[in-house]
Amino acid sequence: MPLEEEFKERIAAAADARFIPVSARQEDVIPHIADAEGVLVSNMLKADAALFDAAPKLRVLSGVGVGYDNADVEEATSRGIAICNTPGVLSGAVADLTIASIIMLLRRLLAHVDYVRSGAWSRREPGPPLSHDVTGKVLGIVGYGRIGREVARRAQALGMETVFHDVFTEAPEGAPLSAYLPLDELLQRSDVVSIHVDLNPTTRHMFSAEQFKLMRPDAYLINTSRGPVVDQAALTEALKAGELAGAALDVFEVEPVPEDDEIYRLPNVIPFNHMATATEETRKAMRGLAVDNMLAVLRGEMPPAIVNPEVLALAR
Ligand code: 8YV
Repeated sequence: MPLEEEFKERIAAAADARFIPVSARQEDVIPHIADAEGVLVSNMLKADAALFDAAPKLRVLSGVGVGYDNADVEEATSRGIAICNTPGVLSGAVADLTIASIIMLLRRLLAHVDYVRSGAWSRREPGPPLSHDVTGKVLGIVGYGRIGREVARRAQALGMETVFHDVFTEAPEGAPLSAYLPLDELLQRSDVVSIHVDLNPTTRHMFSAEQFKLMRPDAYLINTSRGPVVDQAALTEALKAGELAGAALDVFEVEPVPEDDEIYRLPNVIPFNHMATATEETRKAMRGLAVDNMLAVLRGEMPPAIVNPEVLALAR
């Protein structure tokens, strides 16, 4: 995660800063944080008691990313450590990949690219079967937060009907209007189901054999949230059995997805490498927000985004 010069300068002006190019693996990070009060790092770093033990002066762990399932927030809170994340600035990029996936799946775009690239078209061989229109299809959005709503906005512009499932049952004020459905009904009705929940104990394996059986055999699943929200072995079986037509997956239970895991080579799966936010603009906005968060906590101010604001009161 190379940090832009302008961000480095801002941090250096406010603190005694060190910029260390390490991976987000805990064993690579631990040797460098013994005297750190603030750490700015990818939200892929496992942030638990072992990490906090290695940084006894830590006041803020500022993650570049919206998900914070990497962090033991309870443990951090008990130690008065602020956990910050970067919501909002990446919603559009994730929604874009979701919409691209919907179009790729429904229009069989990969099959068409293969048809041309393999020379089959040049040889006048028969092309892929007809695909499906996007307009008029039902999109089931599971998790109607910031990202889910950006997806709805775009999908509605394409003429899709959007329905959602969440812990609340009415589209919040300002959100695109979508009908709430219980999960079972959403799965039965949707042509495409897209997952936008965060990973927590209630969403782990929220999608498993039972849910795939409810989906229609011509329906598609998209996951750009977190791999463990989906029982990947059950999804593999369901895809092979034709219980659903296909899937686009940006996230996996283990990342990088192990080479011997068959899921990413299934012909009806479009795999990505956890890259939904990987644009110049979005990554810069994420890093900028993470810098703002970290410096605000170090100054004793309320940061723009924080997971456990109660620690700030605790620290006072
Ligand atoms: C990645 C993400 O974490 O924001 C999130 O929660 O999953 C992604 O943006 C990315 O690798 C940022 O470090």
